Amino acid sequence: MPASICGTWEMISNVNFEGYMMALGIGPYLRKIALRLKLKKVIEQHGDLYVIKTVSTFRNYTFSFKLNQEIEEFTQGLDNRHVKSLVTWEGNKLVCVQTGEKKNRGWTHWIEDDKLHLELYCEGELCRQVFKKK
Ligand code: YOG
Repeated sequence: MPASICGTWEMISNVNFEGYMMALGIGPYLRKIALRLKLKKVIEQHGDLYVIKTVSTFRNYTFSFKLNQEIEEFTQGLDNRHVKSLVTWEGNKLVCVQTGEKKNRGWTHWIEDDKLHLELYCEGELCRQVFKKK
């Protein structure tokens, strides 16, 4: 059974967020704002429904999904694209593949040493974020 990713998590490191945002085509002004943010993740699970909220002082983003079911995701307030997203558990990793205009796009969450890890990737750029439990 995978360690629970539910709870409120605060970002403690953020590597190559800039490269990830560039791959998504985010402009320099928004990148500069986004780079300064201390992101939080608020993750809830209600039965087979998961909700991941990315929270900041600037903007919030909520993604709700059921495992193993491809759904339409609109990345509103991020890069504003429509993708088809499929989330599955692969071993101890929660893996999302985001199929759309951008190639090789998705993210992976897992727990390691009581920390929440996140890898965000797009077109060859990989951003690594780590969160500690609040
Ligand atoms: O999370 O896909 O946890 O959805 C990554 C931002 C900054 C806006 C956040 C707002 C990508 C300008 C979501 C930041 C950069 C920059 C706070 C990452 C795009 C625009 C919302 C993500 C998954 C996995 C769940």
